[in-house]
Amino acid sequence: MNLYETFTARMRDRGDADFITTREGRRYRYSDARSATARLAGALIELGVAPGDRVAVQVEKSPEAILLYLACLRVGGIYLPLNTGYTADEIRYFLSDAEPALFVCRPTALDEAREVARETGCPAVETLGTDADGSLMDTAERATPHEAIEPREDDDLAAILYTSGTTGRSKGAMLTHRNLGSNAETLKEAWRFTAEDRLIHALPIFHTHGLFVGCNVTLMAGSSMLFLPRFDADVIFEEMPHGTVLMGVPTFYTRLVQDERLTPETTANMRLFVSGSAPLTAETHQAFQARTGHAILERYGMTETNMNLSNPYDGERRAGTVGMPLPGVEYRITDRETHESVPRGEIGMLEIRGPNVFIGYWRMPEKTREELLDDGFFVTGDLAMVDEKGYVHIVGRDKDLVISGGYNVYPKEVEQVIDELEGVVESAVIGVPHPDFGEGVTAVVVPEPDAELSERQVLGHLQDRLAKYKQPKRVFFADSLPRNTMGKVQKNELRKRYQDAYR
Ligand code: MCA
Ligand code: AMP
Repeated sequence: MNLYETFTARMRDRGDADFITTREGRRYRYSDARSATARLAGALIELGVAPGDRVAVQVEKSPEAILLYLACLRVGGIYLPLNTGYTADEIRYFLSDAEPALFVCRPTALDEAREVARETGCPAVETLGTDADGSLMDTAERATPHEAIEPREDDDLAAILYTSGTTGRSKGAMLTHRNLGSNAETLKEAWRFTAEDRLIHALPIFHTHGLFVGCNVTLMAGSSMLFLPRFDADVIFEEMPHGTVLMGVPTFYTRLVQDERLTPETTANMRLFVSGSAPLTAETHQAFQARTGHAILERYGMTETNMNLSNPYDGERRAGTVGMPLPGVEYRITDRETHESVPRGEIGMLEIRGPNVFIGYWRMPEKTREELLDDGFFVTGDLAMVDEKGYVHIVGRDKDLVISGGYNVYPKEVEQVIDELEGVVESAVIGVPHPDFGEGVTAVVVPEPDAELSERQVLGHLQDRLAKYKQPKRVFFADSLPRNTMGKVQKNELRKRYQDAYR
Protein backbone atom coordinates (compact mmCIF):
# COMPACT_ATOMS: atom_id res chain seq x y z
CA MET A 1 0.00 0.00 0.00
CA ASN A 2 1.13 3.56 -0.71
CA LEU A 3 2.71 4.88 2.50
CA TYR A 4 0.91 8.14 1.91
CA GLU A 5 -2.38 6.29 2.31
CA THR A 6 -1.35 5.22 5.80
CA PHE A 7 -0.39 8.78 6.62
CA THR A 8 -3.68 10.15 5.24
CA ALA A 9 -5.65 8.15 7.73
CA ARG A 10 -3.70 9.83 10.56
CA MET A 11 -4.10 13.23 8.94
CA ARG A 12 -7.83 12.78 8.74
CA ASP A 13 -8.04 11.65 12.35
CA ARG A 14 -6.04 14.60 13.56
CA GLY A 15 -8.15 17.20 11.75
CA ASP A 16 -7.13 20.67 12.86
CA ALA A 17 -4.35 19.59 15.21
CA ASP A 18 -0.87 20.96 14.50
CA PHE A 19 1.41 18.97 12.24
CA ILE A 20 4.36 21.34 11.68
CA THR A 21 4.96 24.72 13.28
CA THR A 22 7.92 27.07 13.18
CA ARG A 23 9.17 29.72 15.58
CA GLU A 24 8.34 32.34 12.98
CA GLY A 25 4.67 31.53 13.45
CA ARG A 26 4.16 29.31 10.41
CA ARG A 27 1.65 26.57 11.10
CA TYR A 28 0.39 23.60 9.12
CA ARG A 29 -2.41 21.76 10.77
CA TYR A 30 -3.01 18.20 9.57
CA SER A 31 -5.99 19.44 7.56
CA ASP A 32 -3.78 22.09 5.91
CA ALA A 33 -1.15 19.47 5.14
CA ARG A 34 -3.69 17.30 3.34
CA SER A 35 -4.85 20.06 1.05
CA ALA A 36 -1.31 21.37 0.49
CA THR A 37 -0.05 17.94 -0.58
CA ALA A 38 -2.98 17.68 -3.00
CA ARG A 39 -1.96 20.99 -4.59
CA LEU A 40 1.70 20.01 -4.70
CA ALA A 41 0.74 16.63 -6.16
CA GLY A 42 -1.20 18.51 -8.84
CA ALA A 43 1.91 20.57 -9.55
CA LEU A 44 4.12 17.48 -9.80
CA ILE A 45 1.76 15.92 -12.32
CA GLU A 46 1.61 19.14 -14.32
CA LEU A 47 5.41 19.20 -14.33
CA GLY A 48 5.47 15.74 -15.86
CA VAL A 49 6.23 13.55 -12.83
CA ALA A 50 4.77 10.08 -13.45
CA PRO A 51 4.67 7.09 -11.06
CA GLY A 52 8.19 5.68 -10.67
CA ASP A 53 9.87 8.96 -11.60
CA ARG A 54 12.56 10.38 -9.36
CA VAL A 55 12.14 13.84 -7.88
CA ALA A 56 15.51 15.22 -6.78
CA VAL A 57 15.30 17.88 -4.09
CA GLN A 58 18.08 20.10 -2.74
CA VAL A 59 16.34 22.76 -0.64
CA GLU A 60 16.68 24.38 2.76
CA LYS A 61 14.59 22.95 5.57
CA SER A 62 10.98 24.11 5.54
CA PRO A 63 7.54 22.64 6.19
CA GLU A 64 6.87 22.79 2.44
CA ALA A 65 9.82 20.48 1.77
CA ILE A 66 8.06 17.83 3.86
CA LEU A 67 4.80 18.48 2.04
CA LEU A 68 6.70 18.00 -1.21
CA TYR A 69 7.99 14.64 0.06
CA LEU A 70 4.41 13.63 0.89
CA ALA A 71 3.11 14.87 -2.46
CA CYS A 72 5.78 12.84 -4.18
CA LEU A 73 4.64 9.69 -2.37
CA ARG A 74 1.05 10.55 -3.23
CA VAL A 75 1.70 10.57 -7.00
CA GLY A 76 3.84 7.42 -6.80
CA GLY A 77 7.08 9.33 -7.37
CA ILE A 78 10.42 8.49 -5.78
CA TYR A 79 11.74 11.15 -3.43
CA LEU A 80 15.44 11.86 -3.70
CA PRO A 81 16.63 14.35 -1.10
CA LEU A 82 20.10 15.86 -1.41
CA ASN A 83 22.31 17.39 1.27
CA THR A 84 22.23 21.19 0.98
CA GLY A 85 26.00 21.16 1.40
CA TYR A 86 26.63 19.32 -1.88
CA THR A 87 28.44 21.33 -4.52
CA ALA A 88 27.42 21.51 -8.19
CA ASP A 89 30.10 18.89 -8.95
CA GLU A 90 28.50 16.49 -6.51
CA ILE A 91 24.97 17.23 -7.74
CA ARG A 92 26.01 16.53 -11.33
CA TYR A 93 26.77 12.94 -10.38
CA PHE A 94 23.49 12.40 -8.53
CA LEU A 95 21.38 13.79 -11.35
CA SER A 96 23.19 11.82 -14.03
CA ASP A 97 22.92 8.62 -12.00
CA ALA A 98 19.30 8.96 -10.85
CA GLU A 99 17.90 10.65 -13.98
CA PRO A 100 15.13 12.49 -12.17
CA ALA A 101 12.12 13.89 -13.99
CA LEU A 102 12.32 17.01 -11.85
CA PHE A 103 14.98 18.80 -9.83
CA VAL A 104 13.75 21.13 -7.11
CA CYS A 105 16.45 23.54 -5.94
CA ARG A 106 16.88 26.63 -3.77
CA PRO A 107 15.78 29.88 -5.43
CA THR A 108 19.33 31.22 -5.07
CA ALA A 109 20.79 28.19 -6.84
CA LEU A 110 18.55 28.29 -9.91
CA ASP A 111 21.14 29.26 -12.53
CA GLU A 112 23.60 26.64 -11.39
CA ALA A 113 20.84 24.04 -11.10
CA ARG A 114 19.62 24.76 -14.63
CA GLU A 115 23.14 24.31 -15.93
CA VAL A 116 23.60 20.98 -14.14
CA ALA A 117 20.14 19.85 -15.25
CA ARG A 118 20.95 20.72 -18.86
CA GLU A 119 24.22 18.78 -18.72
CA THR A 120 22.58 15.74 -17.20
CA GLY A 121 19.40 15.76 -19.27
CA CYS A 122 17.02 16.52 -16.40
CA PRO A 123 13.91 17.92 -18.09
CA ALA A 124 12.50 20.22 -15.39
CA VAL A 125 13.87 22.50 -12.67
CA GLU A 126 11.73 24.30 -10.11
CA THR A 127 12.57 26.27 -6.98
CA LEU A 128 11.39 26.06 -3.39
CA GLY A 129 12.33 28.63 -0.76
CA THR A 130 11.87 28.68 2.99
CA ASP A 131 8.89 31.09 3.02
CA ALA A 132 6.48 28.95 1.05
CA ASP A 133 7.95 30.70 -1.98
CA GLY A 134 9.51 29.58 -5.24
CA SER A 135 8.24 28.50 -8.64
CA LEU A 136 7.06 25.12 -7.35
CA MET A 137 4.73 26.81 -4.89
CA ASP A 138 3.47 29.12 -7.65
CA THR A 139 2.70 26.12 -9.83
CA ALA A 140 0.99 24.39 -6.90
CA GLU A 141 -1.15 27.48 -6.32
CA ARG A 142 -2.40 27.34 -9.90
CA ALA A 143 -2.56 23.56 -10.31
CA THR A 144 -5.72 21.51 -10.00
CA PRO A 145 -5.45 19.71 -6.64
CA HIS A 146 -4.80 16.02 -7.15
CA GLU A 147 -6.85 14.24 -4.52
CA ALA A 148 -6.18 10.68 -5.65
CA ILE A 149 -3.44 8.49 -4.20
CA GLU A 150 -1.49 6.47 -6.73
CA PRO A 151 -1.72 2.77 -5.85
CA ARG A 152 1.67 1.29 -4.95
CA GLU A 153 2.90 -2.19 -4.09
CA ASP A 154 4.86 -2.73 -0.88
CA ASP A 155 8.07 -3.20 -2.86
CA ASP A 156 7.65 -0.12 -5.03
CA LEU A 157 10.20 2.56 -4.37
CA ALA A 158 9.30 5.48 -2.15
CA ALA A 159 12.73 7.09 -1.92
CA ILE A 160 16.33 6.87 -3.00
CA LEU A 161 18.94 8.18 -0.58
CA TYR A 162 22.53 8.39 -1.68
CA THR A 163 25.18 7.11 0.65
CA SER A 164 28.83 7.45 -0.26
CA GLY A 165 30.66 4.34 -1.35
CA THR A 166 34.00 3.07 -0.14
CA THR A 167 35.23 3.18 -3.73
CA GLY A 168 34.32 6.85 -3.93
CA ARG A 169 31.14 6.50 -6.01
CA SER A 170 27.94 7.23 -4.10
CA LYS A 171 25.32 4.52 -4.07
CA GLY A 172 21.59 5.20 -4.18
CA ALA A 173 19.85 3.13 -1.51
CA MET A 174 16.42 2.12 -2.83
CA LEU A 175 13.82 2.28 -0.08
CA THR A 176 10.33 0.94 -0.55
CA HIS A 177 6.95 1.91 0.83
CA ARG A 178 7.16 -1.16 3.05
CA ASN A 179 10.66 -0.26 4.32
CA LEU A 180 9.59 3.19 5.45
CA GLY A 181 6.12 2.27 6.65
CA SER A 182 7.15 -0.72 8.72
CA ASN A 183 9.95 1.16 10.43
CA ALA A 184 7.82 4.19 11.26
CA GLU A 185 5.12 1.97 12.76
CA THR A 186 7.71 0.02 14.76
CA LEU A 187 9.40 3.13 16.12
CA LYS A 188 6.12 4.77 17.01
CA GLU A 189 5.32 1.77 19.20
CA ALA A 190 8.84 1.25 20.55
CA TRP A 191 9.29 4.88 21.56
CA ARG A 192 5.65 5.35 22.63
CA PHE A 193 4.84 8.20 20.30
CA THR A 194 1.29 9.56 20.63
CA ALA A 195 -0.77 12.47 19.40
CA GLU A 196 0.29 14.33 22.54
CA ASP A 197 3.93 14.44 21.48
CA ARG A 198 5.70 17.50 20.21
CA LEU A 199 9.03 16.73 18.58
CA ILE A 200 11.70 19.42 18.63
CA HIS A 201 13.03 18.87 15.14
CA ALA A 202 16.50 20.37 14.74
CA LEU A 203 18.02 17.88 12.29
CA PRO A 204 18.39 18.34 8.57
CA ILE A 205 15.66 16.69 6.46
CA PHE A 206 17.73 15.21 3.66
CA HIS A 207 18.91 12.14 5.60
CA THR A 208 17.17 9.19 7.21
CA HIS A 209 17.38 10.55 10.73
CA GLY A 210 15.61 13.88 10.24
CA LEU A 211 13.39 12.80 7.35
CA PHE A 212 12.16 9.32 8.12
CA VAL A 213 12.82 8.82 11.81
CA GLY A 214 11.65 12.33 12.71
CA CYS A 215 8.85 12.98 10.23
CA ASN A 216 7.46 9.52 9.48
CA VAL A 217 7.16 8.65 13.15
CA THR A 218 5.41 11.95 13.79
CA LEU A 219 2.98 11.24 10.97
CA MET A 220 2.33 7.70 12.14
CA ALA A 221 1.45 8.93 15.62
CA GLY A 222 -0.33 12.11 14.58
CA SER A 223 2.10 14.08 16.75
CA SER A 224 3.36 17.57 16.01
CA MET A 225 6.81 18.90 15.17
CA LEU A 226 8.48 22.19 15.82
CA PHE A 227 10.69 22.72 12.78
CA LEU A 228 13.97 24.49 13.55
CA PRO A 229 16.32 25.37 10.70
CA ARG A 230 19.32 23.91 12.53
CA PHE A 231 20.61 22.93 15.95
CA ASP A 232 21.04 25.98 18.16
CA ALA A 233 21.42 25.32 21.90
CA ASP A 234 19.80 28.65 22.86
CA VAL A 235 16.68 27.77 20.90
CA ILE A 236 16.60 24.21 22.26
CA PHE A 237 16.59 25.57 25.82
CA GLU A 238 13.78 27.98 24.97
CA GLU A 239 11.72 25.23 23.37
CA MET A 240 12.21 22.28 25.74
CA PRO A 241 9.45 23.49 28.10
CA HIS A 242 7.04 23.19 25.14
CA GLY A 243 8.38 19.99 23.63
CA THR A 244 8.31 16.33 24.58
CA VAL A 245 10.95 14.64 22.38
CA LEU A 246 14.32 15.60 20.93
CA MET A 247 16.10 13.51 18.31
CA GLY A 248 19.74 14.28 17.76
CA VAL A 249 23.18 13.20 16.73
CA PRO A 250 25.74 12.90 19.55
CA THR A 251 27.07 16.41 18.83
CA PHE A 252 23.70 17.80 20.01
CA TYR A 253 24.19 16.11 23.35
CA THR A 254 27.89 16.90 23.81
CA ARG A 255 26.97 20.55 23.22
CA LEU A 256 24.01 20.42 25.62
CA VAL A 257 26.00 18.86 28.46
CA GLN A 258 28.53 21.67 28.21
CA ASP A 259 25.75 24.17 28.84
CA GLU A 260 24.98 25.20 32.39
CA ARG A 261 21.30 25.58 31.53
CA LEU A 262 20.97 21.78 31.30
CA THR A 263 19.07 20.89 34.47
CA PRO A 264 16.17 18.72 35.64
CA GLU A 265 14.02 21.86 35.54
CA THR A 266 14.78 22.88 31.95
CA THR A 267 14.14 19.34 30.72
CA ALA A 268 11.14 18.64 32.96
CA ASN A 269 8.56 18.66 30.16
CA MET A 270 10.59 16.34 27.95
CA ARG A 271 9.82 12.64 28.00
CA LEU A 272 12.45 11.35 25.56
CA PHE A 273 15.88 12.18 24.17
CA VAL A 274 16.99 9.97 21.27
CA SER A 275 20.53 9.76 19.93
CA GLY A 276 21.88 8.09 16.82
CA SER A 277 23.79 8.33 13.53
CA ALA A 278 27.14 8.08 15.32
CA PRO A 279 28.38 6.64 18.62
CA LEU A 280 27.28 8.46 21.76
CA THR A 281 30.04 8.09 24.31
CA ALA A 282 29.17 6.52 27.64
CA GLU A 283 30.56 9.68 29.26
CA THR A 284 28.09 11.93 27.46
CA HIS A 285 25.25 9.54 28.24
CA GLN A 286 26.16 9.49 31.93
CA ALA A 287 26.80 13.23 32.16
CA PHE A 288 23.41 13.94 30.58
CA GLN A 289 21.69 11.61 33.01
CA ALA A 290 23.48 13.09 36.00
CA ARG A 291 22.47 16.59 34.96
CA THR A 292 18.84 15.93 34.00
CA GLY A 293 17.70 12.56 35.28
CA HIS A 294 17.00 11.55 31.65
CA ALA A 295 18.74 8.51 30.18
CA ILE A 296 19.30 9.24 26.48
CA LEU A 297 17.85 6.46 24.34
CA GLU A 298 20.51 5.41 21.86
CA ARG A 299 19.55 3.53 18.74
CA TYR A 300 21.38 2.28 15.66
CA GLY A 301 20.42 2.65 12.04
CA MET A 302 21.64 3.07 8.51
CA THR A 303 20.40 4.71 5.35
CA GLU A 304 19.97 1.24 3.84
CA THR A 305 17.93 -0.12 6.71
CA ASN A 306 16.31 2.68 8.66
CA MET A 307 16.44 1.81 12.37
CA ASN A 308 17.50 -1.64 13.50
CA LEU A 309 18.44 -1.69 17.15
CA SER A 310 17.28 0.44 20.01
CA ASN A 311 17.68 0.69 23.73
CA PRO A 312 14.39 -0.02 25.45
CA TYR A 313 11.83 2.65 26.29
CA ASP A 314 11.05 0.83 29.51
CA GLY A 315 13.97 -0.84 31.16
CA GLU A 316 17.64 -0.08 31.31
CA ARG A 317 19.14 2.16 28.63
CA ARG A 318 22.74 1.05 28.72
CA ALA A 319 25.35 3.71 28.08
CA GLY A 320 27.69 2.83 25.22
CA THR A 321 25.28 0.33 23.68
CA VAL A 322 22.64 0.50 20.95
CA GLY A 323 20.28 -1.90 22.66
CA MET A 324 18.33 -4.75 21.17
CA PRO A 325 16.69 -5.49 17.81
CA LEU A 326 13.46 -3.63 17.16
CA PRO A 327 10.39 -5.86 16.73
CA GLY A 328 10.51 -7.55 13.32
CA VAL A 329 14.25 -6.92 12.89
CA GLU A 330 16.76 -9.76 13.11
CA TYR A 331 20.48 -9.38 13.56
CA ARG A 332 23.48 -11.65 13.65
CA ILE A 333 27.14 -11.06 14.38
CA THR A 334 29.28 -12.99 11.96
CA ASP A 335 32.66 -13.90 10.64
CA ARG A 336 33.10 -11.51 7.72
CA GLU A 337 34.30 -14.21 5.34
CA THR A 338 31.92 -17.07 6.10
CA HIS A 339 28.92 -15.10 7.41
CA GLU A 340 28.65 -17.72 10.16
CA SER A 341 27.65 -16.38 13.58
CA VAL A 342 30.52 -15.91 16.02
CA PRO A 343 30.16 -17.06 19.64
CA ARG A 344 28.30 -14.69 21.94
CA GLY A 345 30.56 -12.00 23.35
CA GLU A 346 32.93 -12.05 20.38
CA ILE A 347 33.34 -9.23 17.92
CA GLY A 348 32.13 -9.73 14.37
CA MET A 349 30.33 -8.17 11.46
CA LEU A 350 26.83 -6.91 12.18
CA GLU A 351 24.24 -8.16 9.69
CA ILE A 352 20.59 -7.15 9.61
CA ARG A 353 17.40 -8.62 8.14
CA GLY A 354 13.84 -7.37 8.26
CA PRO A 355 11.07 -5.47 6.46
CA ASN A 356 13.11 -2.33 7.01
CA VAL A 357 16.04 -3.49 4.88
CA PHE A 358 16.30 -1.79 1.46
CA ILE A 359 16.02 -3.70 -1.79
CA GLY A 360 19.34 -2.72 -3.30
CA TYR A 361 21.49 0.03 -4.73
CA TRP A 362 20.13 1.94 -7.69
CA ARG A 363 21.61 0.52 -10.88
CA MET A 364 24.42 -1.25 -9.00
CA PRO A 365 23.53 -4.96 -9.02
CA GLU A 366 27.03 -6.06 -8.12
CA LYS A 367 27.35 -3.77 -5.13
CA THR A 368 23.91 -4.96 -4.06
CA ARG A 369 24.96 -8.61 -4.26
CA GLU A 370 28.06 -7.92 -2.17
CA GLU A 371 26.15 -6.32 0.66
CA LEU A 372 22.68 -7.87 0.50
CA LEU A 373 23.11 -11.60 0.91
CA ASP A 374 20.92 -14.29 -0.66
CA ASP A 375 19.34 -15.09 2.69
CA GLY A 376 18.20 -11.47 3.06
CA PHE A 377 20.80 -10.30 5.57
CA PHE A 378 22.43 -6.95 4.88
CA VAL A 379 26.12 -6.61 5.73
CA THR A 380 26.39 -3.31 7.58
CA GLY A 381 30.18 -2.91 7.67
CA ASP A 382 29.91 -2.19 11.41
CA LEU A 383 31.69 -4.37 13.95
CA ALA A 384 29.63 -5.36 16.94
CA MET A 385 29.41 -7.62 19.95
CA VAL A 386 26.53 -8.57 22.21
CA ASP A 387 26.97 -8.43 25.97
CA GLU A 388 25.67 -10.79 28.64
CA LYS A 389 22.42 -8.84 28.96
CA GLY A 390 21.73 -8.95 25.23
CA TYR A 391 22.68 -5.34 24.50
CA VAL A 392 24.58 -4.79 21.27
CA HIS A 393 27.74 -2.70 21.31
CA ILE A 394 29.03 -1.12 18.09
CA VAL A 395 32.76 -1.47 18.63
CA GLY A 396 34.17 -0.27 15.34
CA ARG A 397 33.86 -0.24 11.58
CA ASP A 398 35.12 -2.64 8.99
CA LYS A 399 34.48 0.03 6.36
CA ASP A 400 36.73 3.01 5.80
CA LEU A 401 34.33 5.68 6.96
CA VAL A 402 34.51 8.81 9.08
CA ILE A 403 31.39 10.11 10.83
CA SER A 404 31.64 13.82 11.57
CA GLY A 405 28.78 15.37 13.50
CA GLY A 406 26.50 12.59 12.20
CA TYR A 407 27.50 13.05 8.55
CA ASN A 408 29.29 10.23 6.77
CA VAL A 409 32.49 11.03 4.98
CA TYR A 410 34.14 8.37 2.85
CA PRO A 411 37.91 8.98 2.91
CA LYS A 412 38.34 7.63 -0.61
CA GLU A 413 36.22 10.40 -2.06
CA VAL A 414 38.24 13.11 -0.31
CA GLU A 415 41.57 11.45 -1.12
CA GLN A 416 40.69 11.31 -4.80
CA VAL A 417 40.10 15.05 -4.91
CA ILE A 418 43.25 15.87 -2.92
CA ASP A 419 45.32 13.62 -5.19
CA GLU A 420 44.29 15.66 -8.24
CA LEU A 421 46.13 18.66 -6.84
CA GLU A 422 49.46 19.35 -8.45
CA GLY A 423 52.38 18.56 -6.18
CA VAL A 424 50.55 15.79 -4.31
CA VAL A 425 51.97 12.28 -4.52
CA GLU A 426 49.25 10.67 -2.44
CA SER A 427 47.07 11.24 0.57
CA ALA A 428 45.22 9.42 3.32
CA VAL A 429 42.10 10.73 5.01
CA ILE A 430 41.28 9.54 8.51
CA GLY A 431 38.95 10.35 11.38
CA VAL A 432 40.47 11.24 14.73
CA PRO A 433 38.75 12.19 18.00
CA HIS A 434 37.15 15.63 17.80
CA PRO A 435 35.52 17.22 20.86
CA ASP A 436 32.54 18.60 18.94
CA PHE A 437 32.04 16.42 15.87
CA GLY A 438 33.05 13.09 17.45
CA GLU A 439 35.50 12.46 14.66
CA GLY A 440 37.36 15.16 12.77
CA VAL A 441 38.10 14.60 9.08
CA THR A 442 41.89 14.79 8.83
CA ALA A 443 44.15 14.58 5.79
CA VAL A 444 47.70 13.36 5.66
CA VAL A 445 49.33 14.46 2.42
CA VAL A 446 52.58 13.32 0.86
CA PRO A 447 53.90 16.14 -1.33
CA GLU A 448 56.34 15.76 -4.20
CA PRO A 449 59.87 16.43 -3.00
CA ASP A 450 60.12 19.94 -4.43
CA ALA A 451 56.51 20.96 -4.03
CA GLU A 452 55.75 23.76 -1.60
CA LEU A 453 52.29 22.81 -0.57
CA SER A 454 50.46 24.41 2.33
CA GLU A 455 47.42 23.33 4.33
CA ARG A 456 45.63 26.35 2.92
CA GLN A 457 46.31 25.34 -0.67
CA VAL A 458 44.98 21.85 -0.10
CA LEU A 459 41.84 23.20 1.55
CA GLY A 460 41.43 25.83 -1.16
CA HIS A 461 41.48 23.09 -3.78
CA LEU A 462 38.64 21.25 -2.02
CA GLN A 463 36.53 24.37 -1.46
CA ASP A 464 34.20 24.15 -4.48
CA ARG A 465 34.57 20.46 -5.06
CA LEU A 466 33.33 18.87 -1.85
CA ALA A 467 30.61 19.69 0.65
CA LYS A 468 31.97 21.63 3.63
CA TYR A 469 31.49 18.80 6.13
CA LYS A 470 33.71 16.51 4.02
CA GLN A 471 36.58 18.99 3.98
CA PRO A 472 39.37 18.14 6.44
CA LYS A 473 39.52 20.20 9.61
CA ARG A 474 43.30 19.80 9.49
CA VAL A 475 45.84 18.82 6.84
CA PHE A 476 49.18 17.33 7.85
CA PHE A 477 52.17 16.62 5.65
CA ALA A 478 54.33 13.50 5.74
CA ASP A 479 57.23 12.15 3.70
CA SER A 480 55.43 8.85 3.16
CA LEU A 481 52.41 6.89 4.35
CA PRO A 482 52.87 3.82 6.58
CA ARG A 483 52.01 0.66 4.66
CA ASN A 484 51.71 -3.00 5.58
CA THR A 485 53.44 -5.76 3.68
CA MET A 486 50.52 -5.92 1.23
CA GLY A 487 51.11 -2.26 0.41
CA LYS A 488 47.91 -1.12 2.10
CA VAL A 489 48.01 2.19 3.95
CA GLN A 490 47.88 1.56 7.69
CA LYS A 491 45.23 4.00 8.74
CA ASN A 492 45.29 2.74 12.32
CA GLU A 493 48.87 3.85 12.52
CA LEU A 494 47.94 7.28 11.18
CA ARG A 495 44.98 7.59 13.55
CA LYS A 496 47.36 6.91 16.43
CA ARG A 497 49.88 9.41 15.15
CA TYR A 498 47.35 12.23 14.86
CA GLN A 499 45.07 11.26 17.76
CA ASP A 500 45.70 14.54 19.58
CA ALA A 501 45.13 16.79 16.58
CA TYR A 502 42.01 18.36 18.12
CA ARG A 503 42.75 18.05 21.81
C1 MCA B 1 28.85 21.77 10.21
N1 MCA B 1 30.16 21.78 9.91
C2 MCA B 1 30.63 20.54 10.02
C3 MCA B 1 29.53 19.74 10.36
N2 MCA B 1 28.45 20.52 10.48
N3 MCA B 1 31.86 20.04 9.83
C4 MCA B 1 32.02 18.73 10.00
N4 MCA B 1 31.02 17.90 10.33
C5 MCA B 1 29.76 18.37 10.52
N5 MCA B 1 28.76 17.55 10.83
C6 MCA B 1 31.04 22.91 9.58
C7 MCA B 1 30.31 24.17 9.26
O1 MCA B 1 30.17 24.28 7.87
C8 MCA B 1 31.22 25.26 9.84
O2 MCA B 1 32.26 25.53 8.99
C9 MCA B 1 31.82 24.60 11.02
O3 MCA B 1 31.79 23.20 10.74
C10 MCA B 1 31.13 24.86 12.33
O4 MCA B 1 29.75 24.79 12.12
P1 MCA B 1 28.68 24.82 13.28
O5 MCA B 1 27.97 26.13 13.27
O6 MCA B 1 29.32 24.39 14.55
O7 MCA B 1 27.74 23.69 12.74
P2 MCA B 1 26.27 23.46 13.04
O8 MCA B 1 25.41 24.15 12.06
O9 MCA B 1 26.00 23.73 14.49
O10 MCA B 1 26.15 21.92 12.68
C11 MCA B 1 26.67 20.88 13.44
C12 MCA B 1 25.63 19.78 13.56
C13 MCA B 1 25.18 19.44 12.12
C14 MCA B 1 24.47 20.27 14.38
C15 MCA B 1 26.26 18.59 14.22
O11 MCA B 1 26.30 19.01 11.36
C16 MCA B 1 24.06 18.46 12.09
O12 MCA B 1 22.91 18.82 12.24
N6 MCA B 1 24.37 17.18 11.87
C17 MCA B 1 23.38 16.16 11.76
C18 MCA B 1 23.69 15.25 10.63
C19 MCA B 1 22.57 14.21 10.41
O13 MCA B 1 21.41 14.53 10.38
N7 MCA B 1 22.95 12.97 10.26
C20 MCA B 1 22.03 11.88 10.07
C21 MCA B 1 22.43 11.04 8.91
P3 MCA B 1 32.80 27.03 8.77
O14 MCA B 1 32.90 27.62 10.13
O15 MCA B 1 34.12 26.84 8.11
O16 MCA B 1 31.78 27.64 7.91
S1 MCA B 1 21.31 9.61 8.83
C22 MCA B 1 22.24 8.41 9.54
O17 MCA B 1 23.38 8.59 9.81
C23 MCA B 1 21.65 7.08 9.94
C24 MCA B 1 20.52 6.59 9.13
C25 MCA B 1 21.21 7.15 11.37
O18 MCA B 1 21.49 6.18 12.10
O19 MCA B 1 20.60 8.15 11.74
P1 AMP C 1 24.47 6.34 7.12
O1 AMP C 1 25.12 5.60 6.04
O2 AMP C 1 24.61 7.82 7.02
O3 AMP C 1 23.11 5.93 7.24
O4 AMP C 1 25.23 5.97 8.45
C1 AMP C 1 25.10 4.72 9.01
C2 AMP C 1 26.24 4.45 9.92
O5 AMP C 1 26.19 5.32 11.05
C3 AMP C 1 26.22 3.07 10.49
O6 AMP C 1 26.71 2.10 9.60
C4 AMP C 1 27.07 3.24 11.73
O7 AMP C 1 28.44 3.15 11.39
C5 AMP C 1 26.74 4.65 12.15
N1 AMP C 1 25.79 4.68 13.27
C6 AMP C 1 24.48 4.98 13.26
N2 AMP C 1 23.96 4.96 14.52
C7 AMP C 1 24.98 4.64 15.33
C8 AMP C 1 25.12 4.46 16.74
N3 AMP C 1 24.11 4.64 17.57
N4 AMP C 1 26.33 4.09 17.22
C9 AMP C 1 27.39 3.92 16.40
N5 AMP C 1 27.32 4.10 15.07
C10 AMP C 1 26.15 4.45 14.54
